[in-house]
Amino acid sequence: MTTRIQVAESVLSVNARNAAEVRAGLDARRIFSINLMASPGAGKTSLIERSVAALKSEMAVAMINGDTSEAAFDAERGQRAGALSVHINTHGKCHLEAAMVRDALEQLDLGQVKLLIIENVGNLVCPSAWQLGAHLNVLIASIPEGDDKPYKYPKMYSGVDVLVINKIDLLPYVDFRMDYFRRGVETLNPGLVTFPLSCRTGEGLDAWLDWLRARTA
Ligand SMILES: Nc1nc2c(ncn2[C@@H]2O[C@H](COP(=O)(O)OP(=O)(O)O)[C@@H](O)[C@H]2O)c(=O)[nH]1
Ligand SMILES: [Mg+2]
Repeated sequence: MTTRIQVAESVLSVNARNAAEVRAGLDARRIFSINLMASPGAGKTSLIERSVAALKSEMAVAMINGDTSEAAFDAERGQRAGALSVHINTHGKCHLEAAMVRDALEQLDLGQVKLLIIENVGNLVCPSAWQLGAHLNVLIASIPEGDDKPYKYPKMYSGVDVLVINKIDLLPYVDFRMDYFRRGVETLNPGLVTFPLSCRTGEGLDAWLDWLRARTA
């Protein structure tokens, strides 16, 4: 038992060193980066598409997409929207690791890039334990997932720097108590910066885009 814990700690400390290396590389290039985490289907790629489409005339954006398989649909979606993109196959792993991000960055021409968005593997558990070297960790919650998720995934909700609440266009059709949801978030992560929005209708997107602009300025 003791041995197992020691091994787990050392794997995470290797990851922490790699994350520091990723961060140093991004800082040297003055690239602002976010690690986007969420359940499968919450709207990670949709938010990337929307953000890239809106910002590409102002800045070059790169995307790294982590998935558990060879399927590179999301990286292709990012590319079609106007981002430089790389797909990472985690070969079944439920999270990205800093070394994977470091290797993916080597495949990108980062010359003009000012913003890097990393789409993590869709999962509300594992990604929270693995720092990637990104400047901020951003969680997307979405209305159809239900209002109880902060209570069920406290580690994820307490560890992030920014929260996006996506699919607010579905509020009239889903039993989602916004007050209950927000109370759960506030208990775990007081004062968390939050952007309610809809990638479908565009409602609320401007506040998110202005926040990204301010961070990359
Ligand atoms: N109604 C609605 N659907 C959305 C919204 N954002 C994304 N979707 C849909 O949700 C599904 C999953 O989106 P995707 O971006 O692929 O999620 P990901 O798995 O987190 O990357 C797709 O069918 C999207 O069209 C939204 O704001 N409102
Ligand atoms: Mg996706």
